[in-house]
Parts: sequence; C-alpha cells; structure tokens
Amino acid sequence: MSHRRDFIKKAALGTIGISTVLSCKELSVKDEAIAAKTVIKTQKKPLIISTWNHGLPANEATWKALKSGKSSLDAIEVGMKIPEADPTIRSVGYGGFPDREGKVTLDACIMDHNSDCGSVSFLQGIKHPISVAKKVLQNTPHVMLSGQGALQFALSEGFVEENLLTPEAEKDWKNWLEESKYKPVINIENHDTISMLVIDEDGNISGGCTTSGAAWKMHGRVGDSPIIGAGLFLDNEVGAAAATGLGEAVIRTAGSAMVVELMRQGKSPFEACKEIVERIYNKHKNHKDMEYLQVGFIAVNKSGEHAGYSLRSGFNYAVYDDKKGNRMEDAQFKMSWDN
Ligand code: SD4
Repeated sequence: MSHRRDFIKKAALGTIGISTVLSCKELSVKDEAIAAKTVIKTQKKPLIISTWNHGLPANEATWKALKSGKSSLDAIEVGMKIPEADPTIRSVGYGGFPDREGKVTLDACIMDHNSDCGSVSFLQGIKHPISVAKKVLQNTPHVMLSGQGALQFALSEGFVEENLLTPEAEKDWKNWLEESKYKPVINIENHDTISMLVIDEDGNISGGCTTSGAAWKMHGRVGDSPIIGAGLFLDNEVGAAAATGLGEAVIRTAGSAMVVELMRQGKSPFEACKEIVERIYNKHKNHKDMEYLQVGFIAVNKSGEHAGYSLRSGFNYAVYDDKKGNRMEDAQFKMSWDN
C-alpha cells in the first residue's frame, strides 16, 4: 500500500504548481482559458490514452499490438490483460481487493467503432474479464452478461476458473473485517480502474475498461465500469470517454455518455470532462458520499485532442502517440482532498 501512497503524493505534487496558483479551488473563467490551452491537440494516429500509472505498461502493449497489425479490440485486450494479471494492482483483476465477503468480483467492458459492445459484470474466478467481454461482443447477441451466467459463458468459451484472491488481498480483507465499517469509500488508495481509449491508424475509435471495483463493496454490487454509457462510451463520429472513481456517482449521471454528447455539441474533451465533473459535484455537494467522493474522466475527440479532469486531485492518465511516445499527464481537478 505504501507505494500507492507514494504515488499519490507524487501525483499530487505533480499538480501542486497548478493547485497553488488556483488555491485548490474551482478554476476561474480566466484560469479555465489557461487550462484549455494546455490540452494537447494531435492529428497523429494511432493514439492511446488510459487511466492511472498502470496505463503506461498497458499502453505499451496495446501500441505494439496495433503496430503489429492487430485489430483495436485485440490490441485493447492485450493491454488491459497486463494490469488484470498483475497481483500488485489491487483494483483490477487478479489480486484485486475483494468485496466485504472476501470474494473478488470483476467488471469489464469493451466497445468498437461500430458501437458493438460486450460487457461482463459481477464475474468471479476468471482472471481476464476483458477477454470475456470481448467474447460477449463477438459471440453472443447480447451486450452484457452477469454473475453465474457470465461465468458459465466464460467456461463454455474455454476460460479456466481460478482463485483470484491473493494472500495479500485476503490479509487486507481480514484487517478490514476487524472493524468492517461499511462505507463504499472510493478514496485515493483503493480505486484504480483501468479505462483505455484508442484511435487506430484509420482514425477509428474504440475503448475498454476493467476493474475489481470498489474495495469491500457489498456482495453483488456492480459499479459503472461494465456499463456502456457510464464507465465507458464512444461514438465513432465524435469521440470517446471513460471514467474512474466512485461508480455510483458516475452511473447517476450517465457520465461517459454525457461527456461524449457534450463533445458532439462542440465542447473540447477538457470542457466536456470538466462540465460533467461539475455536474456530479453539484448533485453530490450535500450528499453523504461527498466526503470521500472522487470521480475522474478521460476523453478524446475525433481529431485526437485529449484531456483528463477529476473532482479531486491526484488523477493522472497515460498517453501514447508517435510524436512523444508513452508518458503520464496530470489531470486538472476541481478541488484538493482538503476541500
Ligand atoms: C467502480 N469505478 O467500481 C469503479 C471503481 C474504480 O477507479 O476503481 N474506479 O465504482
């Protein structure tokens, strides 16, 4: 956990220059104009953006796959499987924190430029939910399979059932059980869904999302990540968006779909992400979730302009393009954790 804290400190430090100038308060209109200028524009393809530090190795693998001629869906799957298989990443796939009953339950979705999508929710015992989501897209007439049904489908497709609860995650769960105060807390240490948005060489957009969801959630709880329109949405005519943070807040506002819709109306990715974060803030400012609320969005439009914006500090995302290679960008944010 300590490396996670260090990372958050570093991520927060990365934004201190901005946050000091802005006193960690709302961006003023003038400051917004400055922030908008920092948004990166590129016509270069391909372009990959993904949430959080684990986006870097995921981007790397997806980039190689795209360059070797794989389809966007296959390339996204290759990239997303890296954090899913990494037991040190406690918020995605194998090694993810379990729910309050000690079960690791996984959510994932994938969507292509034709608006074909596949999704699994509340899936247990399968290390790569992103691959099962891709099979739902390719081999079923449905968009979403859940729980036992999703597991049965995965087994019928040749996936192997395995224990995803690592000794480390089990130990943390047992520690949590000592107090077991249930709050669906998404704070800076326990949320790190990976969402990835891709523009391929042809300019077509696709995306994916995979997570073990909120730590210590109620058994059966499903977050925003497998829900097309909430955790992920794209329209190949316009752009794409994906979310991280407290899924309940993202679902309440149909977050990613709204970001894309605002881009359709002419907003930049930065403006669109910021407007939906503001909307979430306004709907939650007197809400019981507000104390620990964090949500963040990444978005890309058809011309390759991209941005990230979060309610609270500490959110970053990985960007890979031909010009600058693979690197992290700090997202702008509305407020620090002290506010
Ligand atoms: C969820 N959005 O299940 C996910 C959690 C997450 O970074 O970790 N987001 O609510």
